[in-house]
Amino acid sequence: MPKASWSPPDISQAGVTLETFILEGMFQVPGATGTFTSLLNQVALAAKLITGRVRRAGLADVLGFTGDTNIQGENVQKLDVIANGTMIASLKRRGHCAALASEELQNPVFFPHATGGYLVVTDPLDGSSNIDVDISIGTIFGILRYDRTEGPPTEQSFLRTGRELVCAGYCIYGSSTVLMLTTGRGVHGFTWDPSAGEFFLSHENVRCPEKGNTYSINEGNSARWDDKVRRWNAFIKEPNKQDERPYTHRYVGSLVADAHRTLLRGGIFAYPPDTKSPEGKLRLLYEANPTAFIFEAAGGKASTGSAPILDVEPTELHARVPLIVGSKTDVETFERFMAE
Ligand code: FBP
Repeated sequence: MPKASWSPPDISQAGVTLETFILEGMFQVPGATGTFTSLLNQVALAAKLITGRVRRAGLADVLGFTGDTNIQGENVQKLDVIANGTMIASLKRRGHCAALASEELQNPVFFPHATGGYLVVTDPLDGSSNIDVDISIGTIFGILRYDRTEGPPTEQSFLRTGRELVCAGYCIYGSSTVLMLTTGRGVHGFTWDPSAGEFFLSHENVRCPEKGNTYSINEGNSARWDDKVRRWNAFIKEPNKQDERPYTHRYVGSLVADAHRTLLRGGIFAYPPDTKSPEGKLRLLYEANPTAFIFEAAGGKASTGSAPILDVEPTELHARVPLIVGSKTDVETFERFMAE
């Protein structure tokens, strides 16, 4: 009798849901009470609801634009509005979130009846340009603590460096739905299983490789880059066997998707400043800080090109910043070119 070639997976690992993982204290937040656990479950609930809408988008007349323009000057997609509304509704419910700042809204949303001491920043649906063409998009979020003895939160309460985040994550709506989370120590991923209605642990203790061989940048902007960025770009494409160059180019155009690939496989994602976006295109509070918090927790690096993203002092709610994230070695190479 020939030996069976397939053996069943280790079932003992089954059943590590996000909730179990949190309740077993795997996400340590100093001084956290059950409130943080509950808040994280609400963020996960919002991701579950959004993934359901995204996956049926083509059938439910929620593709296309609303005809409005948001604070970023972008045409608003119907799914942007749905995702934004879903985040607000989910976070308002239990009163743990005192206020939410969203990429889609000019001003923060305050929850006056809240009792909890947390603030949430979010890009409810990142990668808007890819929504209608069924390419991976996602939700990005960060959680800050808020001291209620300071009185009700204001817009100023959000203008803090990324170092003050207590938790950050993103949920990618790609070939599968994966929620990546960190509280600063260890990055873990949970894959959505619609049949069980649960997020299950699928990526435990993710480490960003020290060096990669993929670079991700919108080459279409090259005419707008400064010479230093162009020199780096030429260097990364120069053949050098020892250094695994030329690097392979990958660019989805959704930060969540490009960052997720870079986090798992290594390499570098860069959205540097250019003549069209002299401050950079991506938003510090909703996109850069949560992404940087995740990469640093996974042993990667996140830079403006010359300084850590997490040390950047926000001057206003919708501040933009150059974002260079990825493997330590690759981001440091980029920084070396910028320092020339
Ligand atoms: P939003 O879709 O949330 O506005 O995010 C901006 C974004 O789509 C990022 O996801 C992505 O990295 C970048 O812009 C793509 O920009 P470009 O089209 O200029 O390459």
